[in-house]
Amino acid sequence: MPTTELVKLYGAAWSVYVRIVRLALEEKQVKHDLVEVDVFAETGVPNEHLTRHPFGRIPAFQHGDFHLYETGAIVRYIDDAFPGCKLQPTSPKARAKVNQIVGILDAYAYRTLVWDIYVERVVSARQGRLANEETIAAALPRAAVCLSELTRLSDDQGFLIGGSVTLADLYAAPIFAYFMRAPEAVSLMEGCEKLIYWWQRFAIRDSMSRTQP
Ligand SMILES: N[C@@H](CCC(=O)N[C@@H](CS)C(=O)NCC(=O)O)C(=O)O
Repeated sequence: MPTTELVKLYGAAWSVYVRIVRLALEEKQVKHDLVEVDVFAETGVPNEHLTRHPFGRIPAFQHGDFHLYETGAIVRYIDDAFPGCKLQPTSPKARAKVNQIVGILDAYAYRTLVWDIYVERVVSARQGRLANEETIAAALPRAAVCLSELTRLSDDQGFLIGGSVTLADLYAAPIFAYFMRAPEAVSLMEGCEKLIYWWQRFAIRDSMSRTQP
């Protein structure tokens, strides 16, 4: 597939998973269009989107006539199919650690840090509803495990793993962009100096400003 074929990403700029893919495209300098899809529309997930993503989630991805969904598959395809910086290390151990961090963020940190803490504390206040304190309280110990594991597994060469940007950074950054706005982040991040240092550097990358929701 020629790399010049049109790249389209279907989703919404607020979505953590859409931003992960947009970050990959920005870091690899791949030209693309973001086509807005509202999966929370009152009338339900638009029918044409269900043909791209039968589970009704975002993002969905198109490169020429090649279609994909699932963020993990999309970002690895982008890394393999397009020239530019490599988002996955070649050393087996570093690559495994990148995949381990991606797995932790996907399976545990996304729901805990974004939905159970950020949305429940920050978005609920913006919407004028009371936060569900039980949801937040139950999330705190899970959040602490996520953060201490990310701290333990990460290097301190400026990126989570190694000396250049990887999928681990691209998965973590959109999650931290929301979580760090919750007041709970202040005490939860105590003792996570490596992560704080990483976030201070990563948050100001060009790809982050270009994908701001
Ligand atoms: N496993 C999917 C997860 C994608 C996902 O959960 N996307 C969220 C937005 S960040 C979504 O579509 N939510 C709509 C819903 O839950 O109905 C992936 O890796 O792409």
